[in-house]
Amino acid sequence: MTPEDTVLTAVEDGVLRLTLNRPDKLNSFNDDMHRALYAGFERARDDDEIRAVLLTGSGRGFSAGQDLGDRDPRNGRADLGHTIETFYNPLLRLIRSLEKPVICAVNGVAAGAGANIAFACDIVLAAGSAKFIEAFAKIGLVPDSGGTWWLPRILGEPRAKALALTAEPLMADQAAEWGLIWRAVPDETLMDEATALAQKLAAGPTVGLGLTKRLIQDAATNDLDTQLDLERDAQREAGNSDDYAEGVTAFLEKRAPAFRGR
Ligand code: LHQ
Repeated sequence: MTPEDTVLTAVEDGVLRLTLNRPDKLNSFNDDMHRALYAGFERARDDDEIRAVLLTGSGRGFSAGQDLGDRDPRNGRADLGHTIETFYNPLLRLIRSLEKPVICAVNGVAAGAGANIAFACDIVLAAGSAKFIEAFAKIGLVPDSGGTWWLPRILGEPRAKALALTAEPLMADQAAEWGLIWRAVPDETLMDEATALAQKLAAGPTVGLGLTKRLIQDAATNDLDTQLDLERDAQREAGNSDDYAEGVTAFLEKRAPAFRGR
């Protein structure tokens, strides 16, 4: 497998599909896959034709987090902070700062950083058989890839601590019930539903969607006054977009809008 093959990429109808592709290792991350995934999100950031991203995994898992064979302490102790700084943190920042919707289709087990990368995406659909595992405690590590940031925010401390301290699996329907993901769907319809959602968003008003994503994320650390000001500024920008003009015109003309993402 070449380094590029570790993430399959395809563009259709404005959607960049990124498929983690180390199925024999449950799509755990080696350095090649890190670089390929980061490059995929850079492409999404830089290419105006791409208006949504769909992230999924090949085979029976989504991702089992870090490839532990690549960080085997029997071969000498590596600086894991360096791994985080070099690979995981830049990826998380890129996903969160990308002003286009990122849909994640969790096709199977998502463990360790694999789970938290999924939670970083904007809309997460999971196969009913998928499970999420904050596996870090099993190997003496702490949750990374933003896990300690969003788990308590979304779930509250009691559930966040229980998941992180016990590393017990959380099934997809429970994750949906707790608000960690958008929906759990039947295994056999996951990819169709995720693709339809990604295509719908890719045909949407990209400027407004991107600003909406940013505002909602910023709200986590802002007070209301600050947020009201940010909404004003974002609405000014959205109101200057071609898609706003098209959206209102289409409404008044009683037809479907044809957004162009500008
Ligand atoms: C794997 C892995 C894996 C390699 C399954 N690596 N081969 C950041 C900074 C730096 C270093 C450390 O980490 C981090 C962030 C992290 O992500 S830490 C958390 C790392 N991940 C884990 O601890 C999860 C380890 N995997 C598991 O606990 C299980 O594989 C799960 C529960 C995910 C799935 O269990 P099963 O469905 O029973 O599958 P399996 O265990 O049989 O795995 C299938 C194959 O995949 C197997 O290989 P084999 O050659 O025996 O068929 C596993 O060795 C391989 N694999 N995870 N992380």
